[in-house]
Amino acid sequence: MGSHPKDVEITDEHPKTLLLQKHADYILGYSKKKEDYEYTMTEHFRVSGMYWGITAMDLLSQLHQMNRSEIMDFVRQCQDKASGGFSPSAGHDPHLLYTLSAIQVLVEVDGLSEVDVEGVVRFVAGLQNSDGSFSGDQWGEVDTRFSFCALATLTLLKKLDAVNTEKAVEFVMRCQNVDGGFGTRPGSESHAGQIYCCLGVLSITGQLHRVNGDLLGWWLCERQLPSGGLNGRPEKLPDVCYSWWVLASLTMLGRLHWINAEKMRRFIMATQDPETGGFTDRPGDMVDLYHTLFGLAGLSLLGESGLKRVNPVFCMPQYILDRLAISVQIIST
Ligand code: BD7
Ligand code: ZN
Repeated sequence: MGSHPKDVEITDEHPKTLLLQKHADYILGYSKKKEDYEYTMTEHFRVSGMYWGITAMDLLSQLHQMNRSEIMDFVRQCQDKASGGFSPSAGHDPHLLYTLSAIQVLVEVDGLSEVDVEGVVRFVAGLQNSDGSFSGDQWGEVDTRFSFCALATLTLLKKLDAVNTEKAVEFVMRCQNVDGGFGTRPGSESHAGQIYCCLGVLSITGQLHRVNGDLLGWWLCERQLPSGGLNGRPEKLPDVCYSWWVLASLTMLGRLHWINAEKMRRFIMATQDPETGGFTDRPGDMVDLYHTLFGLAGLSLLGESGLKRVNPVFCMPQYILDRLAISVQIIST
């Protein structure tokens, strides 16, 4: 135990239970300290930060503490009038990554009617290439992350028919490797984040039967280390955000029970900072909003009490998708 070269030690000094109130205080405090160094440094992905904070607050049943009109003012400023896409903050360039985050926020605070939805659909549809792949923005880089961002965004807008979903699936399937996993582009190595994105595309389009659930489930389970934590690729350190990317993928495959849930829970609990609130990537590091959301979301998938249920494809509270009558495919085993 603990002798694995790329692992960490969990001790009795680390938190063992969920510090709900601490996390709500951390997220609220973060959104109020706008002149902080940390806040300034995150301008290039601010709208994603807003999505992480708002989603985490909703999972904690504390969304009512956030200022809706401030959120709406900010997100509306991120929409680019010409292209229809969203940028991470006003004055930056629009991109599919931030368009999905913005739409997730808007759906969560019920603000879609206050932005140009037709513009968003035009932006997303215009980024599909003839091979079915998606570029992230006008500069053209292709990545399976962008395929997921595009299809998830359009599903939330109920406009999936604006793109060619058959070709989108065809491209994603070309990114599958012999180990069962998926990479960024055809031929690139398997990575848990990319696997989540590709399974998300297949789930949204009802095409999960195309993967070998046993082979891919096995690769995903092998991400669990003796500490209970998960890494994103072989030979890497465990990181709490991979509890999300991997557990959500296993949930879609109907194989969440393949990991050791008790050890997983213990690892995630140990990444909480009992002083500041929030979660870190691994025990003892600095907290951030990103790891706070994905730590909470991972615990929610494991059925932690005190947290709302999270949807494994959209990483949003399940009740929001129920309200929109959006359902995703999950393999039943
Ligand atoms: C992932 C990679 C990207 O290059 C861009 C976007 C993503 C997804 C996005 C997200 O979760 N949106 O909700 N992730 C991020 O915005 C994070 C932000 C971050 C930066 C620095 C430290 C912590 C968080 N980004 C841009 C990442 O590259 C993180 C970096 C990281 C997290 N933990 C250790 N390093 N990596 C990440 O999100 O990996 C998961 C992933 C990889 C590929 C596809 C999908 C998910
Ligand atoms: Zn991480």
